[in-house]
Amino acid sequence: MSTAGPPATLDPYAIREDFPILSTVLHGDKPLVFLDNAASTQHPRQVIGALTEMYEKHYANVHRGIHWLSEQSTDLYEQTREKVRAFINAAMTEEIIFTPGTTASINTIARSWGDAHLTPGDEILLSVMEHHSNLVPWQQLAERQGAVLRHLPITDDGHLVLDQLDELLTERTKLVSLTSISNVLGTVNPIREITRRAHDAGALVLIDAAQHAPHLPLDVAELGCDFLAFSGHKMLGPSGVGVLYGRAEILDALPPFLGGGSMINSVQLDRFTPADLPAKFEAGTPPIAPAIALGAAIDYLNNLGLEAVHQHEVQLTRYAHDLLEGIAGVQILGPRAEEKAGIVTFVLEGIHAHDVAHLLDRQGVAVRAGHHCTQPLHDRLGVTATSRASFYLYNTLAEIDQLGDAILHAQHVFRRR
Ligand code: C6P
Repeated sequence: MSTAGPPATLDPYAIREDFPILSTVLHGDKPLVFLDNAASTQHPRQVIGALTEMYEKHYANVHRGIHWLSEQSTDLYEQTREKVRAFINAAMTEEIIFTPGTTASINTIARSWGDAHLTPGDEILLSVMEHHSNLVPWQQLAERQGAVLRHLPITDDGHLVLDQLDELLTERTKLVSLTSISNVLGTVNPIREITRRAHDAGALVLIDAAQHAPHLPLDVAELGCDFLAFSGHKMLGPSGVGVLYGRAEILDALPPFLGGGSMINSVQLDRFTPADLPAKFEAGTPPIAPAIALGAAIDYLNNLGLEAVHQHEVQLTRYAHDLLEGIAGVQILGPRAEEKAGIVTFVLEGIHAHDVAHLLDRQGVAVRAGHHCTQPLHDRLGVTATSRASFYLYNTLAEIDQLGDAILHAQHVFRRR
């Protein structure tokens, strides 16, 4: 993606015209204010259209038929792989594996790389702010292989404690697996520096980019990571498709994780030889139409420019911080607005997060409440549940005003009780 010149400013009102669901009115007269984008984003007509067109005109299984439709479907599927390659600046299309999502991508590496390479006492370095998808697969691996898990701590304001990185990176560290952007704190982690330091210590690096790919440009060549994972449904695409990027020379040497159709060169009754990349890691029928619609989502994001998307979210986040910090009884978790992506997680004094989400919903405002699949992070922060507003390219400053009004209303309802 070009970085020449300042990013264009987004017009969220024009963008909203592309998203039919955003004109929903709920509970009689409340316009939908959708602030649950870190969980899953909405879909523009262009993505819905690509999905429909695929099913109406081009659909057949891929890499199987010699017939006309299957060839069309295969071409579209493989063209999307190239779009994804360019989107993250990978060196080769073979390095792009379609998976069901971030969780599946991380599990693929835990199973394939982890089972093949880890021996008892080997170490994996994670952090306290990881999503369960970047904790549990490694816990399972540690149990299978006798590996040891270590965790980079965080500061009270939600930054990784980099001072402890060198101490935690030992000669036994085989992998560092980290989120690029926290799905709760919004912290943008210095993954480039961490990747460099991990490599210096002889470890491989996996980046969980589930909250990065939708919001900021990604360049795996510049970053130098070995593996990277993200999900289509958090970046305007359909659910059911995600991406695993891996450096070709590493993926080439790994055994396949799932076995079945497509991932083989030949099969006999008692053995098989695996296919080359990327087919080796795409066993069974892949998410064909969702992957192609993810391509349409990438086109949409490229047209706007991810730098412009980010700038828009920075503006929303700063505005939300100013507004919420002015409301007594609101505590925002994580770094200052300037240091994070478009995620504002907060606690309302005296009101449980589930009640907050319910009362906000009555005002039409959709936020997520709970532990957001980060229980260890919540333990570290000393809270069991939080409320999270997360923004995307179609959100407006006026919607943040509505969030502020809905919070005041929730406090008013609770005071009356
Ligand atoms: N976080 C959230 O509301 P899947 O479910 O596989 O598409 O993505 C998992 C995942 C992994 N890492 C991070 C940093 C994530 O944020 C997520 C998904 C959603 O925060 C759903 S729990």
